Amino acid sequence: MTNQPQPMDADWLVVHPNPKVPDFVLPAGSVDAHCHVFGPSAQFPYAPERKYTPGDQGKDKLFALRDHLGFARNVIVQATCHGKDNRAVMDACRTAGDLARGIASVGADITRAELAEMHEAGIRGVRFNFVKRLVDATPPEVFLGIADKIQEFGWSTVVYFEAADLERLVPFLNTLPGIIVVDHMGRPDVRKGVDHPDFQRFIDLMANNARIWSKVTCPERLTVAGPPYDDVIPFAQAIVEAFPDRVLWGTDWPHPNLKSHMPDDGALVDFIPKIARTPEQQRKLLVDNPMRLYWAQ
Ligand code: 0GY
Repeated sequence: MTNQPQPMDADWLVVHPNPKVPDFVLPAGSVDAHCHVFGPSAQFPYAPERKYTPGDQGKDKLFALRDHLGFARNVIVQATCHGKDNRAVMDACRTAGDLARGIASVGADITRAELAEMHEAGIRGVRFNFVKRLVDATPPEVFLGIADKIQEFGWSTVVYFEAADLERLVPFLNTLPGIIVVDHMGRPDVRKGVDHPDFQRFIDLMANNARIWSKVTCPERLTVAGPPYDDVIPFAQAIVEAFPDRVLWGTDWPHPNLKSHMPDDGALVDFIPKIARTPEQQRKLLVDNPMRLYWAQ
């Protein structure tokens, strides 16, 4: 296999065929708290409204990667290519049992019975996406209505936006009930540096609202320099050091919609000790925090 786009569909890169065994030995019970499943499309078709088409990467491959890298558990996040049809994530969660939890995407019309069925399958949160290249816009009121509905299940929200949108979104984020997990540190522009007002706005947001958590994920998306992603280290390190009890980490496998290069997932694991430098920070990031957030209900 190569990392080249496939001739039948130039929209996606092939996942790394043989990721290294990480040099960093993950703490026992570590959680890959941001990963996805794609299809397989014959069983779980991609959404007609999707903005990209991935190659199939189903639950069996995800669980094999989990074991290969040394993780114990997964939090499987609904990818936008599956729209609001959460069957692939629910199926993967049911297969994994206690070893996986899921994050769904739902619409304003979601019913209590549907949420209860999702909870039974292992869903523990919903994702609100503001990234324009991935989804059509949803009014914040719709997300607030959904956030209210999930409270009785003890779920949290995952919010995905880009740094340029944060200023506009601060009032919305502060209105959301429950715990709010921001994907990929709010996608800072790493060329601007940690002291830039854009990144400091994100740090202030977390400092001022103790319900806001961050995934310190996706150096491969945020980097300008490329592997080994040294330009992303100061951003993730700053968040881990300031908010060690409110950070999560994940591989983002199978790396949806990544256009530049496919990372080696083992090398991504080796990035962890660069951003969480003490065993205590590593245990919180990889075990204590995700278990408290997703396995307590
Ligand atoms: C990510 C990042 C992206 C895509 C998705 O659900 C998705 O399609 O999440 C992206 O394109 O930035 O979090 O995996």
